[in-house]
Amino acid sequence: MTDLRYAPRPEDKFSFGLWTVGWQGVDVFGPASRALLDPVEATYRLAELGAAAVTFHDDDLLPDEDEREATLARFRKALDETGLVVEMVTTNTFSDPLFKEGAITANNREVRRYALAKVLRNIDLAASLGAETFVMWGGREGAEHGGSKNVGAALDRYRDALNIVCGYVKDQGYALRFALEPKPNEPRGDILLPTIGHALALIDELDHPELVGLNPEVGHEEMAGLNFAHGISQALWHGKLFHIDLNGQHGPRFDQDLRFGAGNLRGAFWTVDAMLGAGTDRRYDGYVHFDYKPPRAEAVDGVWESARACMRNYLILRERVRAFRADPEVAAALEAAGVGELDVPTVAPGESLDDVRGASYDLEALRGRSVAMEALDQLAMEHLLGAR
Ligand SMILES: [Mn+2]
Repeated sequence: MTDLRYAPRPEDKFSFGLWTVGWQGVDVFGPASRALLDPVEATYRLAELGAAAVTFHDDDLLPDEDEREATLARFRKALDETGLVVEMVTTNTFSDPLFKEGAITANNREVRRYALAKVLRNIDLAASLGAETFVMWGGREGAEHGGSKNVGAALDRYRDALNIVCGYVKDQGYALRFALEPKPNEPRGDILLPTIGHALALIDELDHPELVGLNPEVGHEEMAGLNFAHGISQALWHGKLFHIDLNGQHGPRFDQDLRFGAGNLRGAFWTVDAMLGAGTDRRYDGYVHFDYKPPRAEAVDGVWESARACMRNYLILRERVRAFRADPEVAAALEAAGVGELDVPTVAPGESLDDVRGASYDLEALRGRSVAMEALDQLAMEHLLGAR
């Protein structure tokens, strides 16, 4: 019997990169383990599985200049026939060896100008397909050698490029926003804008900061040992969670790109909780986008099983998170842990610093107080494990 509880629906807004299911398994130690998957065929298959949207890099969909128009025509037909939309587009500025030392921050100016031209052309395509988000992942923007990159100059060029593309979409009247995707390393030894916080800081230096936000990816933050739920919560606080890349990762190691829910399962629970607002009205309402890789060991059946599982795991976790947030025992545990008290300003309007300095504090009572956080966390664990 089909389990309809976890069947994807259009309103779930699931979205997949065409490069995810299309990954042939090429890695550092071996060639492709799977046949090439036609991205247009993949679009039909993702629609059957319940996705609402697809995304792509220019080179995923249109690797061959001679077939560009014909492929685009087939792709538009697939969108029409399935009802899928293109919600995000991104540019490959990392595969071609000419980008080996960076794209928009390469030391070589010709490379930077070529990269900018490639991005601008892809922005036109994104707008023509109705995309709302344009992701920029600077995979090759970085270095392996200490003296080889003037980081300040690289950030100047990063800023310039973002100012140029923002000016371009404003001039063209495109309804596109940009989303920076942080990653600490891989493929470069060290990548610029390595974390959510680094990217947020750069956005503040732009001419049109309102047009630029973030596309954080679970694995990219967890590779650096960071807490993804905290990261996206801060992005939400800044109004900058424009898009999201869900996948799975087992702690600090190479970029695993596991299906969502695999790897750090507790992290996935809190990620979904943060996306749903974590009990507040500050929530993510964009596409639920998966950027993962079906493991190289899998044949094509495993590719589609992993895609299905990404959506299913999100829906299961969403159900668990909602049950956690709706549980009266959780409400009591939140109260016992004083979580709501953090909403109260430390110095209230009308109070002076003398009120703070002049107050008497029962230090022994404060030192010995209960924080009741293990009890709260255990309730979350039991909801996650299906024990409640
Ligand atoms: Mn990604």
